[in-house]
Amino acid sequence: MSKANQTIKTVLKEPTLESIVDYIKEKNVKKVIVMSGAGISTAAGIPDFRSKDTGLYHNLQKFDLPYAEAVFDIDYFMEKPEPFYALAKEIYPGQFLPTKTHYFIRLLQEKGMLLRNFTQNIDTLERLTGLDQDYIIEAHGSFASASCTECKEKADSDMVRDHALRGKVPKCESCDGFIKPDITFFGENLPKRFYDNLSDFDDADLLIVLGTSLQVQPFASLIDEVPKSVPRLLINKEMVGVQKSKGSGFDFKSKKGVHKDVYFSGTCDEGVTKLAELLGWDKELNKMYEKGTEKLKSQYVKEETEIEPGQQKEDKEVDQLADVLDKLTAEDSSTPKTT
Ligand code: CNA
Repeated sequence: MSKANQTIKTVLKEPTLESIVDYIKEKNVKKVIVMSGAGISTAAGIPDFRSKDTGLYHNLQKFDLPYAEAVFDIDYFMEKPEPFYALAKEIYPGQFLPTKTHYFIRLLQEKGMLLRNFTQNIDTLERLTGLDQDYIIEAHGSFASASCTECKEKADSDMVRDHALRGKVPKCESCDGFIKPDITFFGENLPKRFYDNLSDFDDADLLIVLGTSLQVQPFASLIDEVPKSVPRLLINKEMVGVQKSKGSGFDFKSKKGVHKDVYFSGTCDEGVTKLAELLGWDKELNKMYEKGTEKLKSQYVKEETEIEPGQQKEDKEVDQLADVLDKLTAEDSSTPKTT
């Protein structure tokens, strides 16, 4: 039966976080799908795409692009990869720490309640919380690996990282083609792993959508893939994904007194903190966040080490970041790759 025609059997008492928590407890919720976007990482210092004044699209003038999205367009990259690498330098993993929201997702796993985290993010912050890789679907790929755009050969990660952190374009040793991190650009297919796990949505008993404008397809339409009886919670600074036609998009107005979709207006960290309080998990979440942050910080090089004569400050920072990333990758070497 098409999801648009299903009857809604389960409803919330009110369109509030409190009712979501009642639902979680009463229904013994165990299969939560979290869909996340760039808004969960802005508190870590990584700009999103579309936020007014602070988003990457607002700050791309310096890259002299024909249009903002060109920086992530595969045809444009094949002609001119420099703007992408100038941007990659600013958002490359190894410079940022997971937020409380990332740890909330990890806590869902600890509680045995997480079915999957479908993320659009390419920053790999989910991995850094210790969230099991099996639970993560990096729908738009990530910076974790890279390939040649011509011969498709996998590239050496250290070499790509060194180039990216210097804003330089890495080239393939075999064919001299441009190398690109395995992140999905506009005009490219999503990873197989994304499609292989879409059936999760049929099994979900709660959908939590965090920090996304729901502008990028096919990801955005996934909110309609859970059964009609399943409540959906959006935590975002702005209301997004609102119903345009019957059976597609959120219905926060609770027509006919049927409350199924809940909108929390605020930051993701505020939303998950409130949710954790209502669930009685706040102490656990804070502890997990503080311990995780402390551990990662101690791995990141904190002190400005002395710069040897003749060595550029930038080179020194790149070497420091490379050291940190090596340590993190070594710890994480048992986890499989997503794509
Ligand atoms: P987007 O289109 O920039 O939307 C972000 C949404 O989050 C907007 O609705 C914001 O209002 C909202 N938002 C921003 N900060 C917060 C906050 N602290 N709390 C709550 N809401 C907030 O980004 P999407 O993820 O929707 O777009 C998908 C693109 C973005 C994917 O292809 C990603 O690869 C790409 N992207 C990823 C990153 C990253 O990995 N961190 C950074 C920038 C862009």
